[in-house]
Amino acid sequence: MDETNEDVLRARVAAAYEAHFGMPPEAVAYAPGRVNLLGEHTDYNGGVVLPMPLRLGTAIAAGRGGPAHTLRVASDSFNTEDTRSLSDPASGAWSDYVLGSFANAPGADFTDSGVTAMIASNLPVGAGLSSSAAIEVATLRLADVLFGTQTDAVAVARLAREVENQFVGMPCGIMDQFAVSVGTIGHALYLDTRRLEHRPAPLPKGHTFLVVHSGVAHKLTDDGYATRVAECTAASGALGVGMLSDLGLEDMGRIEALEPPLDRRARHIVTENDRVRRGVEALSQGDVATFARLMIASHRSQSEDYAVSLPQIDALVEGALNAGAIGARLTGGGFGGSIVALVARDQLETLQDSLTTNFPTARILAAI
Ligand code: GAF
Repeated sequence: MDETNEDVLRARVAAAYEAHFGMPPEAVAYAPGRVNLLGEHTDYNGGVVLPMPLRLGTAIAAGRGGPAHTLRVASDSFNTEDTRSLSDPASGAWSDYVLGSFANAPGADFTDSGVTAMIASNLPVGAGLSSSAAIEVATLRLADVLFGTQTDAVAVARLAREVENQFVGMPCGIMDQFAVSVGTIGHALYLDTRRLEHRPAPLPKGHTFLVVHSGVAHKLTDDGYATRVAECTAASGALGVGMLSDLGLEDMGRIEALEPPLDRRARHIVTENDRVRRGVEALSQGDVATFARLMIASHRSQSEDYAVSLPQIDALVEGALNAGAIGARLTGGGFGGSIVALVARDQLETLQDSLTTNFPTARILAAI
């Protein structure tokens, strides 16, 4: 069997741990990143999403040691080390994701001894591919091994989201943590974020999803994301519903009557939910042309109604469509990050060549 990214990163992080701490780790765990195919910003509105795990990810190795109530964590990828007390608040550092996850892990016991940990990742940060969810889920999985607990995959996703919402202070939905914890490589994951009902969806035959980083890094803890969350809360309040996903296309008249920009924000959520439902149907029927059209419409809606795209991202989507992609859209939280393009396999090389030539800051990250 081929060596997977998971095998490679597990071996790398174990070796880095041993080199740094002078003994082999007691436990190693891994979690992948994700790319979202359709359904952006619907998750914190109780809507539906369609992400899939990537073959890029994050591994963490750890052992018990050091002073009680203390986490000493180093990164093989960033070449830094942090020592944190388990009761510390978030500091804005990358180690927050590890600390918050240990603090939220069922059964994690730091009373007699601290924990030393090492992280290794090949997920770019700020690319919209859930590098933080991968750290959280990998850490929660690791805590299970280290402290002998057994947390099921859905519970891990919920705990990881709590780390974001309550510790890091990022008001995200559950899509990323769920895709990373519950998704399986080689399938998309259709998820109803309110009921947490989910099922795998097949990928289109003879086609590839190409993930391309625009070169513009985003930071979702900056204001843009929280502003969108607040706008959705205001729109649902004005419309008298609990969440915008309580509304459907038949409510468009009421939505159009909202004050700008709330009308456009609500229109994106309602039409995006509809696109996800039609998209998962198209995938299960092998209707790749419909899926591609939905991706294009999703990008337009993110750009014009939800205002989370940037001129560089719009240009990259346009460039991909002009160079043979049949669908393309911004993926993830936006304000920078990556696009995902859908291309027939025999056009993949042409598309890659064109993007690398015409967009010098763009970086091809994955082809699935
Ligand atoms: C980020 C968030 F973390 C997700 O919860 C989701 O809202 C996404 O942006 C946009 O769809 O990745």
